[in-house]
Amino acid sequence: MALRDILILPDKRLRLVSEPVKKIDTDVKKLVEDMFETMYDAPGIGLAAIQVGVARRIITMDLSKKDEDKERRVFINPEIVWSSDEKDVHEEGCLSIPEYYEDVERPAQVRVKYLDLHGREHALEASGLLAICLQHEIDHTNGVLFIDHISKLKRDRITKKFSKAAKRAVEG
Ligand code: GNR
Ligand code: NI
Repeated sequence: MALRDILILPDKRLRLVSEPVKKIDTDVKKLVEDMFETMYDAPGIGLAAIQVGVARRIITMDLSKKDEDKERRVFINPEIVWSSDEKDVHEEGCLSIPEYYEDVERPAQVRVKYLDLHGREHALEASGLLAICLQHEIDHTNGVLFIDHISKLKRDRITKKFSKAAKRAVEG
């Protein structure tokens, strides 16, 4: 297992559309292990492969609370096949946009199809935090960030802030 670096806004790779996984081989399994280690270390409740620079449609997630047993979830080639008309607003954050939190409105329920690590197909109807996190992570596989769902004024402000910080880091 190894920690991988998390890409930070405005890294252009965060805008890539990730490729489907064709074969769940040892490279994919190693990547998933590294993603869990990186996600727990951050810490975060979800991670998409592109956040560690790998443009593959792979998501790791663990929504368990600190005092509960770990509940590792892996979603390969996840696809939203249905979204409710009913919407919910929830504050979101993103490991690729550190220390920025904003309310995001999304469908309250989604139905998702995906493969597990054995390549078996599953369908899942999600609500609450699971629905939010699935939508946030599936967005990542499509190059979409949660700031794309907030006002342009707020998005431009946070994008500028991170661009300036990146420039300062380069110039020293
Ligand atoms: O750790 C995370 N918390 C979170 C909180 C509300 C909505 C979405 C998330 S996902 C985020 C980790 C992350 O950036 N995943 O892509
Ligand atoms: Ni994120």
